[in-house]
Amino acid sequence: MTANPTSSVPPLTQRPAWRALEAHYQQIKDAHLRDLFAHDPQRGTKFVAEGAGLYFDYSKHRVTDETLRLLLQLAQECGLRERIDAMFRGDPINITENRSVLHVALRAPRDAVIMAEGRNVVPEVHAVLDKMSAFADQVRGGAWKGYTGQRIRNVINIGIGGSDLGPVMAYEALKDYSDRNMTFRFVSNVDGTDFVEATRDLNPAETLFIISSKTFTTLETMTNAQSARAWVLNALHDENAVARHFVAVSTNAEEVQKFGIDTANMFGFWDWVGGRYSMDSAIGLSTMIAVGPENFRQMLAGFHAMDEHFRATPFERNLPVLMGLLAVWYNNFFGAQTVAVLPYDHYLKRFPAYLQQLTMESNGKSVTLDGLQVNYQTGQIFWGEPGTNGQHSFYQLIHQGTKLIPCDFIGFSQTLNPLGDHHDLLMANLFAQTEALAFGKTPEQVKAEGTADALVPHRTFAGNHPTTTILAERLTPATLGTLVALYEHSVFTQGTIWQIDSFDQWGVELGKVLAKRIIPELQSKDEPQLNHDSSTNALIRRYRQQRGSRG
Ligand code: G6Q
Repeated sequence: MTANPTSSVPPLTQRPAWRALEAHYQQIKDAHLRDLFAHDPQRGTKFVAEGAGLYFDYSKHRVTDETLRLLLQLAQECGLRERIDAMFRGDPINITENRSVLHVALRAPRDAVIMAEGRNVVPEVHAVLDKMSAFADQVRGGAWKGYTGQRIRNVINIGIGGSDLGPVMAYEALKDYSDRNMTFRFVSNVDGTDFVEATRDLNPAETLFIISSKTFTTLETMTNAQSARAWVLNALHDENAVARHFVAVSTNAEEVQKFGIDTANMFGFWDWVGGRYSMDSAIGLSTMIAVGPENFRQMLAGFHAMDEHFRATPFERNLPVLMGLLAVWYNNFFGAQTVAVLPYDHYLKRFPAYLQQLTMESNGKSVTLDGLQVNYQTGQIFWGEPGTNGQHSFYQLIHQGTKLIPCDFIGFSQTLNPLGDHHDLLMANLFAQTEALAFGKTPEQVKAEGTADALVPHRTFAGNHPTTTILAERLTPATLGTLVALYEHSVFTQGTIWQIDSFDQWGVELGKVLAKRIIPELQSKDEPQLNHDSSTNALIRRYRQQRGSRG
């Protein structure tokens, strides 16, 4: 394992800034946003930062100048500057896998120089982008034909986790920019329902499968890929059809070839791209086919703008740094367990699901880079739904429940679908929610409205619920890239403070291994010898009994 650059510093909770934050928390924990705003009329424009086209309002957070000063000091004591530089330099900061972490290279301009393992990786990145562009143009323009000579009208991405969530999210987010004459679907779950429902109304002769798998060994993806192969061959009756209806995105040329995919139609990426950081690599091929190479490049430019902002902007004005530090503030000092992400744009409906993987797989760790058990909280639970739907469901708990839930509100000044006054109504709701959450409604205000005494407690809103508002002009491919990079770098900031490896995911391994052992126990003809715990044994027996024979 590579030497850990942070091993010489004291444990997190013994750092001066951490201790000072603990003391500061005791002073500020009961301060109400009502008073913070009343004492500083400039607050709403002071605690604001802008970068890469995003307006980031963090004034409705339970922070003061002193809180920010201490959080920024904590960032410094945790070596955030050095860690950012190390990431951009291509140091192997994913220490448990001894890998560089260079998703920033995926969106670097053609003339940039970013080194990994002694060579500039940018030309390779652009070579793959060029190859993707040529292929996407062929498919979009109808030059790439299916085996029977028919035009490709349907594209199905088969992948899971990092090879699925980004492509699905980006396709939904950028639907307005997509080719509406084509159908795009995404199959991830090993549950056959996913595949059957995605293909039931499609013609195999017009369908292209993109098998997206870094390793090309993932059980779910390979099972779905085999079913796709059978589905195509069942209709087209010739093995040669595979090469026209399947392309691969992978790092594993050998397995791709074994599957029958021509490696000329394989789009590569590299070990230094983590799955959940890969939507802007070749894993985004479905996105590129949907929206076209130019829009894809715009998206990359948006990512890059945020990368540069993160790398070069002083921390006190640096959006991902501020976002990450605020997350630490609530997670570690207020004891908040979750973060709600509330996009006020229907196209971003899969954004919270995408962020769940990005944030929770990255920072759901409980040992430090040195392998020591942490004695503080790490990654929060991310969740959310698009506004205004959430308002009619779970917002009740955020407003009047007993949990503290910091929220990210994301909105756009212009809509992609002008329709009457819908957009003003949507945005009025966004602004109203952050106002209501911050300021609430006092019992006096409720009483003054003539509410019966018995109902006053029920109709009172305590307020003081922290929110960030992220406002951009319009949802474009570039804005999407910028937003994703904002969260990526916020996750990195948090992981740096918590001294964890945000880029590995050992926690997903155990279940996979155990499933491999159980598969033959479910499928064997003879009653298997079961050596699990009594619960698992009984469940397997019951399943075998109820499932009957496969026929
Ligand atoms: C992401 C994870 C994980 C991965 C999937 C798919 O960071 O590594 O979600 O993306 O397990 O892996 P393959 O692309 O290798 O099929």
